[in-house]
Amino acid sequence: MNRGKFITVEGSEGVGKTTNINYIRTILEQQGKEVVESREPGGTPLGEELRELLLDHRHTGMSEDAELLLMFAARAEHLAQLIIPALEAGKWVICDRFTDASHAYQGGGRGIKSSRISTLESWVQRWEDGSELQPDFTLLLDIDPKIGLERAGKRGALDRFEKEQSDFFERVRQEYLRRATESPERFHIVDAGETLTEVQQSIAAALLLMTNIGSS
Ligand code: Z5A
Repeated sequence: MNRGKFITVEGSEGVGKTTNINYIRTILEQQGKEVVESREPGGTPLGEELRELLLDHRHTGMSEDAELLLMFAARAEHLAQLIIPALEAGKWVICDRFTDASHAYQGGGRGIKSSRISTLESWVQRWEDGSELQPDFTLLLDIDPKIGLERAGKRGALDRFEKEQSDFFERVRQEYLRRATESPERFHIVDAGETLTEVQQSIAAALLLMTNIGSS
């Protein structure tokens, strides 16, 4: 059994991840792939409970380290219970956010040193034999944070992160772009400020390239 592929979708608030993950799923299923869709924080019963805590306004002012550690606790559970078993069973996993989000939000946004985040990344994503799990392909939906927040605001009440100031979201965006420049073989950036049809055309082209590479 060939291992499945791990695709992550990233970007700041309201950028269209949920909308476009449905589209990606449809394309992959048309190609005959078995797809599992998930999200972070979340994806397991424990992870979803941690998500509720993390997004809840009652915890405004949560310490930065507690926030980071909860993200990685949810991720450790997600990897053990869902992501790794699905990949090993040959399924393709599409995940709405993964560790790049910790670097962007807790690193870029909150200012936690990248070496501290990388320590946790190695802890949960690296095994004793030295192997490490990283996404095979990351789609970064990039948008001016003001437009994303407007879109998210139209959709309903804002969560604990969405209440942050605009400079926080600008730092998040810049950290995502920096990471994409650092790993061009993994990232594909899509201008998410375009119309939905245009965004989906770009995504389809990127996926075609990726699945061709994946099958070679
Ligand atoms: N977080 C973190 O800090 N550290 C971590 O390690 C992880 C996460 C993993 C929850 O994530 C929070 O967790 C997140 C970061 C933090 N911060 N916040 N907030 P989330 O992914 O659940 O939250 P989100 O980014 O706010 O996602 P979202 O609100 O679900 O937005 P979205 O999925 O990207 O967008 P959408 O729902 O698909 O689209 C938003 C609206 O725009 C909707 O009405 C669409 O119809 C519309 N839309 C979409 N595309 C377009 C285009 N192209 N044109 C016009 N309108 C559009």
